[in-house]
Parts: sequence; C-alpha cells; structure tokens
Amino acid sequence: LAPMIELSRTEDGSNKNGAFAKDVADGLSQKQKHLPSRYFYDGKGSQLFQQIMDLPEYYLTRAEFEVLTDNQEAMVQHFAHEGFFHMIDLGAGDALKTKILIRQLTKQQSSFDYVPVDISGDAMKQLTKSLQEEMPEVGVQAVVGEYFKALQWLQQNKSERKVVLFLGSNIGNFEMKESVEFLCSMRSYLGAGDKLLMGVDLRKDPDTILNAYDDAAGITAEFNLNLLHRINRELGGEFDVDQFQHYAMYNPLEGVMRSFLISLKEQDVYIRDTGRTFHFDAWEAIHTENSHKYFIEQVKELGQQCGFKIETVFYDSRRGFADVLFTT
Ligand code: AVJ
Repeated sequence: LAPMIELSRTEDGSNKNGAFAKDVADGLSQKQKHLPSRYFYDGKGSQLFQQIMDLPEYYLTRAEFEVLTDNQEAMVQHFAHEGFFHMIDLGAGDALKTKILIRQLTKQQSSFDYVPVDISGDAMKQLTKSLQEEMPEVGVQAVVGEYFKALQWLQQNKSERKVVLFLGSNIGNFEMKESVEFLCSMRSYLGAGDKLLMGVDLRKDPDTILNAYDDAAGITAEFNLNLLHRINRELGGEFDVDQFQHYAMYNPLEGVMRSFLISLKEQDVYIRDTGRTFHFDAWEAIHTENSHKYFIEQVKELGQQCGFKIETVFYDSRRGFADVLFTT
C-alpha cells in the first residue's frame, strides 16, 4: 500500500494531547455555547454522514454527483496539461464523487497522483485499498489529518503542479472570515496555472435547505447528537443525551443553515477529561454547525479576494449546486 502520512492527531480528528477536551471545554464555557463541527466525524459520525448522503432530503451529494458525471470530460481537460500533477482531495471521505474524475483521468492516460486528505484514518485506509483494487495504476498518497495538514502538504510540494478538489460544499462549514483565510493560505501554496475545483451549495427555496438538515427519518438529529455521545465515550462525559434535542434553522438573509443541540431542562454535566462541570439552563442551545449557501457572485468574490479567477462554473440541472473551477 502507498505510505500513509501519520500526523500528530489521531485518526478520528481527536488528539492524544487533549485538543478535543480543550475544544469542548472552551466551547462549553462561552456565554453562547458551541462545539466545533469537525468533531462530528468519529467512526459512528462518519457512518451517520454516509446515511445522510443517501437521504431523500439531502440533495447536495446527488447534485454534485450529477455535476461531476455530466462534466467529467471537460473538467479533466482543464486539469491535465503537459506533464505530471498532484490531485489533492480535501475531505475525501469515500471519494465516490472523486472516483468519477480519477477514472476519466486514467482513461485519458493523464500523469498524476492522488492525495486524499481526511480526518478519518479508517476512511483513508479503505479508500487507498479500494483504489488499489480498482485502479492499481494510480499512485495514492493518503494524508490523515485536518485541513491544516492539507495546507502543510501543499506548502511542502509548492513547486509541483497541483489541482485541489474541495468538494461537497465543505467550505460552507467555515465562518465567512475563516473561509477567506483558508482559501488565501491555500492560494499562497499554489503556483501559476494550478487549479481549485470547489463545490458550493447555492441559494434555493429555504424549505428545501431546511429539510436537508432536518430530515424526517431523524438521521441528521442522530448525527448531531452523536457529538454528545462522542464526548461521553472519549472524554468521560456524563451527558444524558435524551435530554437534548436537535434543532436546525435557516437564515435566508445570510444564507446560513445553523444546527444546534438544545438542552430540554436545567442540568449540570460533568466531563471527566475537562475536569469540569458545565451548567445548562432549560432550553439553552449549543451551536454545533454552520452550512453556508451561496450566490455564485459571492463565490466569485471569495476567490477574487485570494487571487483566484473563475475558469468555469459547472452547475447541476436544477442550478442548486455548482462546482466552480478556479485558476490562479
Ligand atoms: C459535509 C459539511 C458538507 O454541511 O452539508 C450534513 C455536513 N451536516 N448534514 C453539510 C452535514 C448535517 C455537510 N458537509
């Protein structure tokens, strides 16, 4: 198997020296409580996210699958110039969507290697294995870590040609300011002619958006609540998870979908590894996630602020999702 770059963080995004405990303690001691959404993706959370992607309400994955399927030849034409390049896939997961492009690149006999980056070590092991089986000719260099590890990798390979994939509207989890910071530091590690293909969920009927994050089967609720289960499992937390409820709301002015966990009663929760007890008032909220929805003009401006130019915008047939191809 291709060498796996093992980084300081453990495979599921937690950290041996207590970054998870620290982030939880910090988030829960704020006046407005919050927990970072990157901690959703432990084994159980990744499994629940797989289920979310199959939900009838969660249109994002299908929409982007359609965009990539329908435009694979054009996309690959843009990527593959003369000579070798690295294709870096941020938050690759099972890479079901990326495989469309990898197959097409292989078909065109492009010279490239594939660098999937994900906080789930399990996902990266499985992906490396499945690519070995399906397309043994493709070199795979999986990186286990958070996005900053991907930035480090880009920095270390600065002089080589690169195509970065940032699919799935994962950019939408950042605060606006953070997304600019992230794209600008990414841009600083790219060279002339390098590309960024970024998936963005677009503005649409607010009810369609809301339903995608508040599905009838309750899988998204389970996904959100799993964060408390994870704190119990990994940090010795004593959350009575039944005493919290998932709440999702969409703000159509800002274009932000926000998810919360609401305390159903006044309660105190001890979390062993933080050495602290946290107080919750009845109906107090913990903010757990933002998912931004964009006008294409905003995406253009976002790129522009960091020196990216739009080369092409690929839309799905409903114009509800776009994969934007930027160049430097
Ligand atoms: C994987 C971050 C794109 O925000 O739509 C799905 C995560 N959260 N349902 C998103 C998610 C609730 C998802 N991203």
